[in-house]
Amino acid sequence: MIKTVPTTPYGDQKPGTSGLRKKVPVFQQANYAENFIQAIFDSLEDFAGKTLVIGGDGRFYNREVIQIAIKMAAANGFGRVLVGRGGILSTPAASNVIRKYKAFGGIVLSASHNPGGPTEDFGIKYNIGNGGPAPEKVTDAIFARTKSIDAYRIADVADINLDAEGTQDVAGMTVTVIDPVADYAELMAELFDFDAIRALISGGFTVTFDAMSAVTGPYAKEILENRLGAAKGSVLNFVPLPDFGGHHPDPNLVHAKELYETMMGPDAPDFGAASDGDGDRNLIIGKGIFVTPSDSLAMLAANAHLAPGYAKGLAGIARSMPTSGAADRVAEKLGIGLYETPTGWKFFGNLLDAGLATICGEESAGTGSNHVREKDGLWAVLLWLNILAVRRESVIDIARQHWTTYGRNYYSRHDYEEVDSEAANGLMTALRDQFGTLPGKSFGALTVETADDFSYHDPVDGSVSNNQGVRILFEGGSRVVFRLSGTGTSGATLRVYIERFEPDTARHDLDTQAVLADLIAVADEIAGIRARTGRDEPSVIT
Ligand code: VG1
Ligand code: CO
Repeated sequence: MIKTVPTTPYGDQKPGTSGLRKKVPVFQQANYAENFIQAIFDSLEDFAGKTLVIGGDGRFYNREVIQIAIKMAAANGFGRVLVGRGGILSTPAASNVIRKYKAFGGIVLSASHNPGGPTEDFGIKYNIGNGGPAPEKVTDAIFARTKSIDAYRIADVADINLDAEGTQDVAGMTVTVIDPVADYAELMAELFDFDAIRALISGGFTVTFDAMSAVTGPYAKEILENRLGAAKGSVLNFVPLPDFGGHHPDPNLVHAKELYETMMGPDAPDFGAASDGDGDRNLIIGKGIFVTPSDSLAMLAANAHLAPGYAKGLAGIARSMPTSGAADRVAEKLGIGLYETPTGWKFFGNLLDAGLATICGEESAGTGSNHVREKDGLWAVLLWLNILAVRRESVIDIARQHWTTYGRNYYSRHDYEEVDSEAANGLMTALRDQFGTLPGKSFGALTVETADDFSYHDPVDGSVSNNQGVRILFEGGSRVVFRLSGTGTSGATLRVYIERFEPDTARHDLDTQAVLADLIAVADEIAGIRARTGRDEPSVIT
């Protein structure tokens, strides 16, 4: 019943910021998914008889790869697989299931906020026993193995029924199909004061949540509408679709434009939010105010003690390097540690496991805590609601008070998508070549203080990650950061992160792009973005 199938390496299966991501037709090549899954198993040790969690964001090709992964897990000697009904598990829910059932690890099928469908994106990621994305030493080993793989093992059996909860046998291995929502909803009810949120909502507070036809729909319906009493219809686009209805399930101001317009309009509800394809990102918009992810991290950290799960306070805050320094000011005031990591959630795992950080965040709309080892979209929404239920103030008032206390970090990210890879690499090399000459150089009123490449020294395991983004710091604390995306599937994406700190409380309601205009111009002057990419403007501004 167990087959060993000869195969040859593809050579391009390098995991990026968040697992292996490619177009569906790439994954549909003979043995492509099998090679990568076998490379994962070949990079792990001592899992015989143990539990593997498998789930995905429901996108096109999800079910097919889930069947393959289950049969391969059986052939490779796992004792049990836990899989979400319908093959569904949001990324944070998968992390929770791994932790709760003490699984050996998990395979999460997702390309997150990237579009889905027969010619769109697919992804495979391996998570370790703490519930978090595999660290670099594991993903490096997986990549190395993909380059020498010559066979994979698979059980030659019929597909399992993914739609019936309960236990089935696959070549001697147990497969249990579980409710994808129940464990997660239970965890949220432990962390947050559901009674207080229910009271807020029954008092007339209105909420709208756009699940973007992606995986969070069933979670948001159950928690926001069924358990917290939000009006039926508060959760929009709640049926997960294999192609996300043809949209990008990316909760930003471009792809969640309708929600943004509703929230800025005359009939705006009190609170608006959205999540991405796999449920780990969040967009927070109060009536009349978009809260940037960097600010949301800082505001959540400053108020987290108002929720039962964080009543004892935070051990520390961690943020990715390109994320604004707003959270640093909160950490300083609270007298707790602030950790700056490279982009990607895998770098938070050690800090969370060691109890150094409680809350983590990235400027890319990811926020989370030590409750799981992934970022968590609905968690951020519920923490906001818990804070609003206790403070009984509007989002805009909370934001303004925050800026008055801490000052405001004006912040924006400009993405140049599907740029020619050579041009993008050339731009980064040319930037690095200027490290020696930039310090002291003035551009109008802006003088460069330092220019370098971010290196991370993990304080827990001592590992070092180099070349994590070019930072140009100006006198006075403004900065511009450049890096290339590690999640795209065609060409290169250049990300430019721009930040200016404004301590003057009278200047807290200015237009972000206008406040950053001189930095944006200098970024182009130093990096030659227009000249090198041939683009006059970014594809996406967040
Ligand atoms: C992007 C974001 C990063 C995030 C990653 C995965 O990576 O910038 O902050 O962790 O996506 O998010 P990159 O390399 O494209 O900049 V998700 O929601 O895919 O799991
Ligand atoms: Co995501």
